Amino acid sequence: MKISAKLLPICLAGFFLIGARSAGAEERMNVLLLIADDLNTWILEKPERYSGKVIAPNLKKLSESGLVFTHAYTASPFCVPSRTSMFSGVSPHKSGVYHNQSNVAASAPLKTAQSLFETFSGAGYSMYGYGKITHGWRGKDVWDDKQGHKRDPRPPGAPVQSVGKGEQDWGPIHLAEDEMNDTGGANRAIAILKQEHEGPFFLAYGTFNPHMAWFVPQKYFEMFPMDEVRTPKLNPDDFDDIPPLGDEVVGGKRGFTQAVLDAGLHKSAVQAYLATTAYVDVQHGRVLDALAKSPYRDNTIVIFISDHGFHLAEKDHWQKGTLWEEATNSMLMCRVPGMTKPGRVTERCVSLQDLYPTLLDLCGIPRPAHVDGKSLVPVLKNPDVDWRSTAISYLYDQYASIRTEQFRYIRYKDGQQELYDHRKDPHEWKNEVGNPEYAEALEMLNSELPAVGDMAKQLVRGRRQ
Ligand SMILES: [Ca+2]
Ligand SMILES: [Ca+2]
Repeated sequence: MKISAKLLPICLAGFFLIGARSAGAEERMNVLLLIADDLNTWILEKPERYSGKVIAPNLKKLSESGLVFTHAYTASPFCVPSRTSMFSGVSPHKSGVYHNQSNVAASAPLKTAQSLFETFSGAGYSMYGYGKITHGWRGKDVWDDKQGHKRDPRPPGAPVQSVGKGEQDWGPIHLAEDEMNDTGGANRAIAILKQEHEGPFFLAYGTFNPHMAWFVPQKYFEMFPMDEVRTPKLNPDDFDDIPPLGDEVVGGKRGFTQAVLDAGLHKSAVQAYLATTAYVDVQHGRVLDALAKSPYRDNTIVIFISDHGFHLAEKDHWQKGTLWEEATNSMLMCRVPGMTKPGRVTERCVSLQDLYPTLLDLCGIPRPAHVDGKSLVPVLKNPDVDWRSTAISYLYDQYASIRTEQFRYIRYKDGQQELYDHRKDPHEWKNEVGNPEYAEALEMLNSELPAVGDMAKQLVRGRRQ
């Protein structure tokens, strides 16, 4: 194409506008948001977290095409508070939603909050959502097409495991892979990517897996021969220096953890988690392949997240709902055409709370006043940029934790605290509270958290999960 000298300045102006991602609605990028439920960060292959083999080639391929956050943290380590804060823009310390039993309808800030999806819809995006996306609070229904998640049926005769009870179970599923609900969700997402779209679209796809129960086809179990499966490191003396409220957080899950260990099923459980992760990788990979083959490949932002991490017996705990590394460290990968560079990694400590303002920033959509979090665009542009940690996580009764590149600090109530130095203690085994060497760090970290008096009370405290 030949461009006349007269038109050249206009074309260049257009080019720079697109480059700066502040273009008008007609030039806005699409968004593909991929979510895995309860997926910890073992696939990042940090040896201190998990030293065995994890199979996730599709997510690895995504990571190699964009930016991986090794230090992304959930705003609260359960489905309901994590997803509610992420998609409402309201931090748990303002909504009072700190656990799964929260009555979200009773939260005043959530009554008026505009969801991420409503904001994109209002900006002219077509909205499509399949599988597990919101949980608890939903906001207004703005979806052009949507299908929520359903759990797959349990295999006949379940529980499969001797320790199995309800969702705390695992084994090969009796369904064919294409009969599984997460496969169906991916099919719907793929269909959207095959359509012709006139304006920008926002497509969200969330797998329910690897949430328990871990029932996936036998072939995924076979990908992890038992003699190759490793189990995470455990420390029997770990609780010697954990304050009573930290101990209480583990509470009811300790019995199940002990039962798994006593029955000699730790390795089997880890195998099942890995198998389910491999299935999840295949489903997200199918959607990513469909994007790669579509006309939207080069004008679609891709975000992959998990809603929080997961314990598999570390710190005597099973599942989620603690303020330690295992439950708070979450997946975040971003590929932003024209902005991120392939194969980059950042260690900056960020929060999933930052996702909402980031996506608005990337798409040139004005930010509603109620939206908490900080745009990650500076990190997307420069993974080594100076960045003050936004990685604050909340739980239960105004408990809060901050992760910095060096520290994990947890503040419960009544002066109960934990402090870990990740430079020498990546497992968070030695509580440094009381060590005078860390007195200054302790004070600094505490001042980064909202004062207890400024935090909303938890809405309803019911049964802990
Ligand atoms: Ca979850
Ligand atoms: Ca300890």
